[in-house]
Amino acid sequence: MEPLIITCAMVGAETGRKDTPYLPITASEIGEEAKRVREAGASMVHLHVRRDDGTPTQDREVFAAAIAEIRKRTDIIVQTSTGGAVGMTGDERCQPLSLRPEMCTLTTGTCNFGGDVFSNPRDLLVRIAELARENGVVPEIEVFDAGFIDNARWLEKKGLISFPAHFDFVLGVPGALGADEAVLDFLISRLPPGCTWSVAGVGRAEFPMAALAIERGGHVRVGLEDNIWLEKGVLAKGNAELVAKVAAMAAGAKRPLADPATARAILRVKNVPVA
Ligand code: KMH
Ligand code: ZN
Repeated sequence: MEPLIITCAMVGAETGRKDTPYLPITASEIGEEAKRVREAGASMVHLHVRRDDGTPTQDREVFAAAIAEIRKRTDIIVQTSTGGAVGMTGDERCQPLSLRPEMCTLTTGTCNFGGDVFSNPRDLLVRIAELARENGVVPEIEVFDAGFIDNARWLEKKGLISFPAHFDFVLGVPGALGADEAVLDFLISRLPPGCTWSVAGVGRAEFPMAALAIERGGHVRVGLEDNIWLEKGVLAKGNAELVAKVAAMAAGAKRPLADPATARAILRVKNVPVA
């Protein structure tokens, strides 16, 4: 099996300090947290950013500041969100792409998201895919429901993304596809040949999904964006504890961890930062 890529979704757009006091918010907090999750075994961060008051934003300069703080401290891969927070416009969401990050997310469909709708009409998918391609940014295809894989195939047929690609199954969002073993196996069976995948289980599904991914040769996403609990009733005291728990699970299963250089090769990253 391939070495395990652990992605850490450190910030998110929905988790707040009211939910956990351990959420990194400012650029320097994000830089320090990236260093800690890298030391715990992560090779990529999935990045959202916030204004200093905690409000989610896709502002280019706020992203630039956070990425600079990460780069000062660690060689971890930076994957910027193009999802942002529900309700943001396409213009807002696309801003980090001009910074030429190594990777970005590309959610290939619309779904309920709790009481909201996470809106991803085809014209927006086309726009994000085109901007990613123009800037050399490798998209990670985010799948919140099964048809999103078919929409990714549609983008590939139009020549806007290329296969094999890396997919991330985000399972257990209230209102979208649930997190269980049969669902995961079905999604894996629907992937185009040669594609790699990770799974992000939301809430209590985080570690059970991680265990299945380690077993099946997939990759894992964890982080306070998806889950704030280390175990029932115990808040994680930061993202590194969540990453360390998955690293220990991988060690128990004798699955080595990918360092960022190995992960860049697996994920076919092009915009490698200069050291
Ligand atoms: N905040 C969610 C509505 C992404 O980062 O690309 C969307 C999200 C996906 O987090
Ligand atoms: Zn996200």
